[in-house]
Amino acid sequence: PGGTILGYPRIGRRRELKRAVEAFWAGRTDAVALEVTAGALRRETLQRLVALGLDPEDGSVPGSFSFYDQVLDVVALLGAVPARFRDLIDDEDGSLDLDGYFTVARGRGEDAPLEMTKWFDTNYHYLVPEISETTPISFADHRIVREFAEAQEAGITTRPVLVGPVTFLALSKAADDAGEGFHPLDRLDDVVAAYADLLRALAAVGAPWVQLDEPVLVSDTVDAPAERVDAAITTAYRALATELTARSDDDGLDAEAERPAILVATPFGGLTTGASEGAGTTTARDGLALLAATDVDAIAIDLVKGAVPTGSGPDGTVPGLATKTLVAGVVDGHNVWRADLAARFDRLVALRSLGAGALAVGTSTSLLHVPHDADDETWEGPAADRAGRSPALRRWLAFADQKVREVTVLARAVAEGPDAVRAELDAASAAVAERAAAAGVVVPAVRERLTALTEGDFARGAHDDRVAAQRERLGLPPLPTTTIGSFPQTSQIRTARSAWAKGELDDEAYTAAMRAEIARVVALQEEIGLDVLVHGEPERNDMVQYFAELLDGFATTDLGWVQSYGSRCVRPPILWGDVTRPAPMTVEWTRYAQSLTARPVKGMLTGPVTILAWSFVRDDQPLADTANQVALALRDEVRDLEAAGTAVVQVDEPALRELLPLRRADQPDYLRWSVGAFRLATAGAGASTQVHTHLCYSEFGEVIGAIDGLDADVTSIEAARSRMEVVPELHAAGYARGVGPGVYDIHSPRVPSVDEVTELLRLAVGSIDPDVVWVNPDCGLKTRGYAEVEPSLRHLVAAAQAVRAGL
Ligand code: THG
Ligand code: ZN
Repeated sequence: PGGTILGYPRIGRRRELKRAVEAFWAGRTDAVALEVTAGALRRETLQRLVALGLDPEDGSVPGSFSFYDQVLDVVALLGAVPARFRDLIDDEDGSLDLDGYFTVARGRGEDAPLEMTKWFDTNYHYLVPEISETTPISFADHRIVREFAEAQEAGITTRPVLVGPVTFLALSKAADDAGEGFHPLDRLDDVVAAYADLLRALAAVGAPWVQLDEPVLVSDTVDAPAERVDAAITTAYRALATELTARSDDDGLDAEAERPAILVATPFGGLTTGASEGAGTTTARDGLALLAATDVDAIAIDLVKGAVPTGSGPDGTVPGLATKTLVAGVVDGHNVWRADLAARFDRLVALRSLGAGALAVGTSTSLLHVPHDADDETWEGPAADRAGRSPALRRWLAFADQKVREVTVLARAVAEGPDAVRAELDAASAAVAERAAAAGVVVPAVRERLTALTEGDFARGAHDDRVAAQRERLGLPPLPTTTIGSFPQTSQIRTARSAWAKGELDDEAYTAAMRAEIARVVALQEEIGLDVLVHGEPERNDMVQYFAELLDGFATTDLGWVQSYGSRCVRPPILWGDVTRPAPMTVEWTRYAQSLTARPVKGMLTGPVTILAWSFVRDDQPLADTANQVALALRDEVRDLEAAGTAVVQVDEPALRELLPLRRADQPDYLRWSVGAFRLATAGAGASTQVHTHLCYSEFGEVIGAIDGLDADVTSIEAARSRMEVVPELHAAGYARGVGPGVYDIHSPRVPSVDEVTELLRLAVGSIDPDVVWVNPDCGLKTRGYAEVEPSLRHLVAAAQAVRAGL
């Protein structure tokens, strides 16, 4: 194919799939109705991709639909469900029906769902398969073949897309019933055999191409040694590409063919690394050389994150590539900026030296990570103005549909020469130039402030002095109790917020509604007996969007939904310009809450790294600079909170671990600037102001040093599910600041008993100095209901009192 994309959003332009799936879960529709809706959505999507210029006949159009998650789809394909869900599998053919599929994703009574975790360096979350020696693995589910045939009937020959066998197993975890030392990759032969059966079935229905995604090749952070992953790639693609008979070159059905042509895609980074030091090992990997040495037919590389590779053959060619198509991912699938097409064309030209048999144009990643269509949004008028959107900004952006066009323009440039698309190249260059020169993109005062920063701006006074000053000011008991920040968002709050946003509720009535809620939440916390209170954040829809709406340099969207996991979506703000804070953002709400109580109320801010991680960020300057701009705005907010009498400020960084680079070699630099940005945001606080932070994930290993580097006075972390494992780890790493290991798992509706919380707390104080321990839930309470939250917090306070008494 001349031009293709690695995948397309599946949630629907108006989140049709989300609505249909949630209606099915609620029992409002049945599986047949859901299949019909999904089928219509798939057909519309394919027709749109063809209308946007992808070839309907040669496999350029990806078949990348999923009801919930592409990793769960492979679990279903293989029938590889954990033992607790085995009853959901059909006895005859090993398949899962829709009900079963969603049950594995969402759990059932005591049967926990598959765990969820981040998909490479995106904000998408996949379900983690659980594999053991006895997990059933076969070509069980034929959905992907049916979807190919369904598209054929609609006149479009798709390229089925699925997670490749090695990435699937490398991202899996050993199931509870696995033996000592078992690794999911031990089942590689079984998985590859099932994929071989799938490829035969696809060949039989005439699929010209299949796409297998192997992003594991761009990451050093999966839970398997690089050598093992690389060896698995060679084994898998020998079996799939070499040992199965490929289609002959003619286009029609080929009775001899045992497989379609295979495209292996490697999104999210470069395939080639130099030698790098990390975790005691030195690695140099060359995934391109590895894949080129197999008999796959095409390789898609990410040329947005990755550099143009060099080969080890004559004149820098890549041995083996001459018989393959190189799909050059020059259009960014992971961000929303319109491409400088002329510059991307130059990159394509540079690739010719690699000696590929053919060159095709592609996206760097699936377009799953960007919204559907910039033209769905309004860019003019009062609502657009309020959200920071402008017609100029529209000209600088490309969402999924615009990116498909970019691919087709570049494909024509490759095929016919750049003059064939000169007008499009010039229009793109003009937009890029307009953006570079536009008001707000560079704000001299912001640049001057950044340039003037000195080391002192990143450092607070000695920790011991702060501890003494804060002890005196706050006068807290040992094992102080607090919550992470948000309280349940009731339907009244949501209704008031959305009525205000639509202009149906005036400012005064809105403020009164929020204040009433704050007063209720403060009174409840006092009554329960918590020591450090929060205002509950009723005014915030989302912890990033709230700040993006109040800072200059950001725009927010109404319809720019991106799937985060399952049916859940987010609307990442667009950080397009230099960041400034026109006015204080949180001070009035916090001041009001503090006026109601003698106990300290925490000021609640979202940290610079998390604001970046959950936004679409500008691509015209280093992330570190953007992070520091956001940090300076937050630093001013901290100052204003202090001036309003706030004694405790919490700056949350749940996404600190999320942005950790996939390549070990890139991690130290990231940790340096991300920790620096947090310190810049918080280091303006006086010694007697207690700075808290909150981190959301349980895998701290890789960032445990960075937690200390943040220099926060108190860090609260997820710990209940892992039974406080992180506390001795922190202790061993020399961490001596305040730590609040979550003693109440808010991810479940269960109310923990006083005894359970007491036991967790005893584990914590047994493995670190009790003087530094705080008592809090795992995470914010926004998604929970009061029915669970109230008793749980009472139990938490009772447990703290019990353990205090025994100190
Ligand atoms: N905010 C933002 N990004 C995030 C999170 C967040 N990314 C990571 C993590 N948290 C993802 N978790 C969620 C949890 C819930 C929802 C989305 C992502 C969710 N979304 C609503 C839905 O799809 O119905 C829509 C919310 C809205 O109206 O804005 O429930 O916390 N930025
Ligand atoms: Zn959290």
